[in-house]
Amino acid sequence: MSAVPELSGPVRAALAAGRPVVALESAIISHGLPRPANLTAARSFEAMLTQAGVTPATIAVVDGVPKAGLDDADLERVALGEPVVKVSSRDLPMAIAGKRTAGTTVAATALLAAKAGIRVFATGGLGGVHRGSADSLDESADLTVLSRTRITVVSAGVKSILDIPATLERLETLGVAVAGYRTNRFPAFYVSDSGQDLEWRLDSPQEIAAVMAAADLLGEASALLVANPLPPDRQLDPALHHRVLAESLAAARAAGIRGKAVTPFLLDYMQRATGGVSVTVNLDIARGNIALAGQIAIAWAARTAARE
Ligand code: PSU
Ligand code: MN
Repeated sequence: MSAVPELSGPVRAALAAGRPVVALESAIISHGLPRPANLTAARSFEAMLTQAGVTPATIAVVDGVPKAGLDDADLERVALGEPVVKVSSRDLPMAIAGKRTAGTTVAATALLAAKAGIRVFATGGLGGVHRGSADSLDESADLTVLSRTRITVVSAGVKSILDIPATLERLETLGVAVAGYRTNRFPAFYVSDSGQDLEWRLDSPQEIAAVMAAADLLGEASALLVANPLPPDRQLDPALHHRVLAESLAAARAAGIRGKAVTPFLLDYMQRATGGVSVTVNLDIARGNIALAGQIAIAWAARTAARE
């Protein structure tokens, strides 16, 4: 096999020239959004970046080949193929050896993006510590991979289905830096404010790039998480959110859903229980994060060019 991941022509050229590149995860496409809107969404995510002068690098495994930068046929496989598995970092060797097609979680995407030399990554919401984790020990590998991966991740905090205070504690323990973008409050994905305070806030892509450069001076190989809330007027109505979330958690418990099926189950339940509104909000979140990630990648490329 060639280098892992295999780079598309545009991604290879952009990286070689020091032009801005943003990695995009694909589990949101394969398992986070309903078909066929997921394919339209995947294409629109890429188009947003291209229009901003940034090269998109959607990351996924196609027929056992881990790729950074998908062509349209690959995007379609990941969005509509049968079967498409959801892979975290630990699953990558299985998916590669088994010649599977897979959407990559934040953990698997961050790992592959860093290997490719991509520094900025946009997702919707990170995985984290699940509610009731004291019994289930369910904590996303997103957290541990970010503790050892040099990458800047833009997300709307972590998914509201999680135990958010516990997730913030784990991010602290794991040495993952967290900053609010133009806010001192940690967002909760569908809702703009989790009620949790953040110590650090950053107000521009240039400030974020400066923090990335400082982390490099220290030689730290951990991630920077930029928490980018949805504007309050675009969030899921908090009262509706809290009601539907409680229902979805109860439904998951009753159905005995476990392991990596939990997150897709809850997102799907939220979609049905909100008449699709949660999907619209999810798309808004992803687009907001992709736009900011593009600006950060531009600031980072400019900074790196100025140093050379
Ligand atoms: N954000 C979304 N939709 C998603 C996810 C995140 O808007 O589907 C996915 C991400 O890929 C994240 C994963 O890494 O859920 C977390 O899954 P788990 O809890 O099984 O680690
Ligand atoms: Mn889990």
